[in-house]
Amino acid sequence: MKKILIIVILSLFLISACTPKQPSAVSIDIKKPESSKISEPEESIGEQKKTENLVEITAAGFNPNTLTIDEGDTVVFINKEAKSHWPASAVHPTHNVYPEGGGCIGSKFDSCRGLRQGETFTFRFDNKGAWRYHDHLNPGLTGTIAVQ
Ligand SMILES: [Cu+2]
Repeated sequence: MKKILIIVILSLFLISACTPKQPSAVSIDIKKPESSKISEPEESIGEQKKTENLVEITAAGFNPNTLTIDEGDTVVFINKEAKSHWPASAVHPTHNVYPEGGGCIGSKFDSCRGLRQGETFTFRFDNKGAWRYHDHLNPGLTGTIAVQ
């Protein structure tokens, strides 16, 4: 009787050991989420989750020109025309109004290079305020991200 019980327990153990684990959805992305990132056109869309906070850049400027988001939200800036555009924090040329260092000029809110057509710059706003920005390649184009 005891032997049978042991066999049953052993076979249960073996079955569970052979059962495939949950699909590796758990191993999503180990690296720390970045608060800013530039994506090539090829990789920017695909299977990423849809972003609600999108600012399109065209010859006419930033659209929407003022975007209101919540603290901690991410905004994707996408260049929709052939000419390059470089979104960056006010004020040109120091880019130091946004209160988070670490970027290339004066703050982290800076794509740090011109975005080619279809390229995106993604930035997470962790500071409340009305953050003005511009196109560093054409400083007359300006916009505002209002973080509440
Ligand atoms: Cu600038």
